[in-house]
Amino acid sequence: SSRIAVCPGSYDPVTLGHLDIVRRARTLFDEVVVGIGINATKAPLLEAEERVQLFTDAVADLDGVRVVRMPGLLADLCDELGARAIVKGLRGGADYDAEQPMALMNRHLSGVETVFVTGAPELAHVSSTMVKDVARHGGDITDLVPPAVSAAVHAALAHEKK
Ligand code: COD
Repeated sequence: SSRIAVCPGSYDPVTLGHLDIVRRARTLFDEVVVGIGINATKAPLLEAEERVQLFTDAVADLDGVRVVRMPGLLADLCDELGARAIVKGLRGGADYDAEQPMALMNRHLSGVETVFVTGAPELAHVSSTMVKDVARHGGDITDLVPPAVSAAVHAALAHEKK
């Protein structure tokens, strides 16, 4: 049977750092499902449907990768899909400190294991939060995100200011 991993996130918006983790996950699993969910601690800039669309376009050239909305618990999505693992990317120790309780909670809820992957060091400074902050202050984000994302972020920021 095919081995499925879920790469969850809020992906507000998808960055080259996220795509690097999805590609690495795909080398380890037959199928990677990107689950675009709700992080209760963050207010998103982009609508969920737009985040799904941008990620779907960004992985159009990758076999065995699909993108879904995750309206509820990550553990429930893993159960529904029969996923063997959650794959998350680590930029450094702070990411691990944030991820460890989530990994334990997801294992408590559904028994699913979390696999941590080390991201590309040249992308260790890239986060959705920083990308939005750079864009908000007029900086160039085109080297940090897939092609369509830059325009989408600038459009959403212009809308936000009104
Ligand atoms: N290099 C390596 N890894 C990276 C990089 C980079 N440059 N950038 C991001 N990442 C990793 C992050 O460490 C993270 O693992 C992943 O990419 C996604 O990042 P974000 O910021 O888009 O996503 P988060 O952290 O906001 O996602 C949180 C979830 C939505 C996964 C979480 O809140 C969740 O599971 N929500 C569903 C409800 C639920 O189940 N709650 C209980 C959870 S225990």
